[in-house]
Amino acid sequence: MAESNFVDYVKIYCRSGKGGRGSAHMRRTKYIPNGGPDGGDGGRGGHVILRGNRNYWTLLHLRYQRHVFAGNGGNGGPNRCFGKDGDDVYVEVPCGTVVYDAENGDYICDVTEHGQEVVLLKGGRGGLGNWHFKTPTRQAPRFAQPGEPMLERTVIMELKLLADVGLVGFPNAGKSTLLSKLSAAKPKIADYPFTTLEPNLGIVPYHDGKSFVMADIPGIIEGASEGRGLGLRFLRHIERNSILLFMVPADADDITAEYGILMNEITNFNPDLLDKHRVLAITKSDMLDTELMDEIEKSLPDVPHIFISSFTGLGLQQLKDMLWRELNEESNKLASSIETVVHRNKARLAEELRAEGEDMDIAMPVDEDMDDEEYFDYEYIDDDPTEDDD
Ligand SMILES: Nc1nc2c(ncn2[C@@H]2O[C@H](COP(=O)(O)OP(=O)(O)OP(=O)(O)O)[C@@H](O)[C@H]2O)c(=O)[nH]1
Ligand SMILES: [Mg+2]
Repeated sequence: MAESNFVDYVKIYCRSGKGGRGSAHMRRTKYIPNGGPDGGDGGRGGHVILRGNRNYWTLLHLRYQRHVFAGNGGNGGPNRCFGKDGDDVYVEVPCGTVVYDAENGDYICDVTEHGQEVVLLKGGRGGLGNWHFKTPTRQAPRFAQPGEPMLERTVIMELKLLADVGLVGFPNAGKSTLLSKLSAAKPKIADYPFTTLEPNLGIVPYHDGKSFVMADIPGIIEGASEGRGLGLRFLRHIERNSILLFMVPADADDITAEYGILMNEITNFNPDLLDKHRVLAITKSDMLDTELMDEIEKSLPDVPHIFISSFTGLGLQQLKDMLWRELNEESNKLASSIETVVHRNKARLAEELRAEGEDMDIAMPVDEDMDDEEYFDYEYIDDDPTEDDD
């Protein structure tokens, strides 16, 4: 989906700065023979730092900035002058970005909060100048430390929306309608499947200024985990939700079966999602009378459930209460476990990269400075030998 502005998957190449070299300078001043070593230390290379920024909602900006380079550290100079530290680069990412290694799919880090900073790649340390190495028996060390090399890494950034409640349902189940009812969000609503093509977020106000975030993702159909419909593209956005709100319309042929299919697709995508709290909402219940509801209720699967209608408002307040209760239970639970991100098995990484159009090689060759070698030559120049003798 290259044409969409909702970008939730990018591959970028990052490189930190290398450390500056220490200087091997010898002090040379008139009337001070054998001035001794006075080479300064090299500066540290720049870090590549990720910073959470709530003003970004997608990774779109990174699509146009595939290569991130931090500055190199400056070299040390004579007279114990330190080299300049390389410039750090900050990569702004939306809250909820998870970073993986593009080579092997290993999890690297996770940025969830506004202003949170994570050093993705450390800049190389600067080398020590030669005066650090002088000893009584070696008073003129004609060498200094080189700086540490730069680090490079190609990473995949994946945005997993940070919502409390994720809506899961077939197309046309009434997900967007519910979001538009409960929050100020204005998603597109229509009576054909796949109206929603990109996730929508809405803030649902609750009592006393409290609120929670709800994510409406495109509908899921049977086989979605194998790529049918809009496929698993958007399922990642419910990986971080504390609660999954399953939505099955009241006019479905078999509510339990539909719920089963949804569960099945989600399990195929990521079995860890089963650990999340689930609530089942029977939508469009304005089409049912109480008798019918009682009848349906008997056949429902064993999850907390509720009959709702976005048109008449039936059950919406109870639904909010229910979600709030579950959320708070869940957050109690989360407090004791640090791990809130669900990580997918990355065995299919290559396949996934191809599907997202992110499989091209974007690594950049390192162009070594030409003067590197000659800089290691000693800067010491012998003073006039006749002066040295007194
Ligand atoms: N009778 C009735 N119809 C509803 C209700 N909620 C939604 N609808 C109708 O159901 C249709 C689909 O609603 P959407 O909210 O677009 O459904 P969706 O789940 O977001 O669908 P996709 O975005 O395609 O996945 C629309 O024609 C809505 O008017 C409801 O509570 N009662
Ligand atoms: Mg929709």
